Amino acid sequence: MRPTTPLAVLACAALIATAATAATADPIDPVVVPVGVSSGPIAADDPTAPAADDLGRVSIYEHTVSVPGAGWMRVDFGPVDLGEAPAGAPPTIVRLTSLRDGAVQRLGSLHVEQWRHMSAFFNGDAVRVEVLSDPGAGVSAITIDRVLVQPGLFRPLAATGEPDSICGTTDDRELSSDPRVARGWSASGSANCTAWIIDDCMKCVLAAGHCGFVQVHFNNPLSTAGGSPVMPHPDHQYAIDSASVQRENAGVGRDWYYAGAFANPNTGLKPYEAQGEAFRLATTLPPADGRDFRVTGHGITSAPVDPRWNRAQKTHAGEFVEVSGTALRYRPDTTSGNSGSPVIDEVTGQAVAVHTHGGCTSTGGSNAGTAITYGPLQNALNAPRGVCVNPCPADFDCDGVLSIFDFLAFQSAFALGQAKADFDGDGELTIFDFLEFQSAFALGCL
Ligand SMILES: [Ca+2]
Ligand SMILES: [Ca+2]
Ligand SMILES: [Ca+2]
Repeated sequence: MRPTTPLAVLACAALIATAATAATADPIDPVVVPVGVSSGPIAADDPTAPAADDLGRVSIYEHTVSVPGAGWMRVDFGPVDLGEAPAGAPPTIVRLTSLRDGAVQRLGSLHVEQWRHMSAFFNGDAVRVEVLSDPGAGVSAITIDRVLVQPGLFRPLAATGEPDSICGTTDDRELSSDPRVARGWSASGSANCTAWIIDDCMKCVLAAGHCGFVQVHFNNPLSTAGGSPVMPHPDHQYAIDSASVQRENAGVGRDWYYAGAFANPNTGLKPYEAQGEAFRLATTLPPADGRDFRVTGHGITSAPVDPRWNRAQKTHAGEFVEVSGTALRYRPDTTSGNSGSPVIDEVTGQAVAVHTHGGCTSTGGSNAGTAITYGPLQNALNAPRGVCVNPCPADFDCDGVLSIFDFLAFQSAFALGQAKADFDGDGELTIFDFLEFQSAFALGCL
């Protein structure tokens, strides 16, 4: 028998109850709906089962999670044990499909771990969860703990009372589609952040330290007419490697986040490989000589702006006002959700700061971000972690080949006293770092 469970329609009452509670705090907060469904042991024991994908895997489990009226959903798993496939056979996977738009995410065992047992975010109020297995694969078992959903009760953002930081009397931001800029999502489902790809060795991302997120999404569509965020296809959603995260959340001028994402499970591509562009970081700060800075990100909107622009990518340029300690102050329009945005020098095109704080009003003020030259941020960039670590340290300039330029780059980093030149990792820069680099270079990279 092919074990399946009937389509589950969760009681509307459960959603309404949780949504009502959340609504008193913040009407746009997503809510958790318990599911608590376990597959029990499952395997391909029906020789007549048709193939469920083009690799010849068969569906050994299917369960549809439905929360009527939800705008979007994320499935959170409990234990997931995917049976080992025979040598040469395709691995056992979990396949999730949005019944709204047909978007699919495929997760193998490694991906489930990388995604911290959370799925991509799917549009609509129903997601089909299947386990696909090679007919010869071992026994699997999965548990669906809960779903995170955006209630259908989404209300216009003007009602949330969130402080904004528009400069002057009008929101002058325009829609944009910078491929380097992403919308970040926290574990609890807040789209509270913007992140952006930088040109460090592994093309990781920067954001604000007061944001916490587990996923970054690129190529985001406009929101609904009610202002509810619409998800991009799972192909454009990426899980953050928690081991890569370095951050500080210590107020204006001391607020930054540096981390990397795993390759997308569907495409096998990392954000930079898919998006094709990265920001260059300024090495020195420009003078406040009347030039403009641009801030691009996923801020909220309020009337009279079209609600479909809420948390969609927008951009605006305004005057660079001043350097203030380790913060830069400037006057492009921003709002909540813009936190983490790149602050771009309109003259050089380089990123000069991470936007973190408001401060503009209808009559004056300025918004603020952490200068890219801030010491602790530079130290983090020079000592990456997790997926941000260069797998071939001897390829010091990260161009994929070993050449004299790697020697020169190492020499320069050493002369500048950068942490990445501490090749033997003993915390100081000595002749032994040179020797260690030399021997790594001689060994080459696989
Ligand atoms: Ca304005
Ligand atoms: Ca190189
Ligand atoms: Ca050393």
